[in-house]
Amino acid sequence: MERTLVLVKPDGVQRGLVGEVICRLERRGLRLVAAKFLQVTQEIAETHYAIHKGKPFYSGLIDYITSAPVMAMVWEGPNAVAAVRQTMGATRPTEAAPGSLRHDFGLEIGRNLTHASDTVENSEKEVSLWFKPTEIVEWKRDTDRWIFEKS
Ligand code: DAT
Ligand code: MG
Repeated sequence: MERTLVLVKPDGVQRGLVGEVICRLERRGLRLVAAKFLQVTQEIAETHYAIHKGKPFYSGLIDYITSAPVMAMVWEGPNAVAAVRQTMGATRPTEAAPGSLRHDFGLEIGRNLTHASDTVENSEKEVSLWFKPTEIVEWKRDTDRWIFEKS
């Protein structure tokens, strides 16, 4: 079972799309195991986006993610990393598949609403950056066996 970090970034929060993001991930069948609403510190932002340091969009990205509160969550399920990336859509909203969140609600790469871990390895690092182990709730849903082939 994979876990993945999801952020509803400041534009998504300001536009009232937290519920829409949660709704789509729930509908997909993923299981929510952690959530918190927070103002992102400079330190978390810089660690989270360390891979982009030095790129031309880096300072704008840090300003954007720290500009207003975000909703941070961990979602779990088989192939959770790939499934959530697909639900979010491609980084550039004009290249995101119709029906994906970034397609349906976005226009610009610098206002693309959400973050989702891109690999299983990065998801583990990101989950531990954003959440303490005690903030993650291990639980089973009554519907798991109807959604997960091996639950
Ligand atoms: P993703 O968020 O799909 O994982 P990424 O990790 O490549 O994409 O980049 C992180 C964020 O940085 C992305 O959501 C938006 C911003 N970004 C990436 N490439 C950019 C570019 N060429 N111009 C402006 N912003 C960019
Ligand atoms: Mg990324």
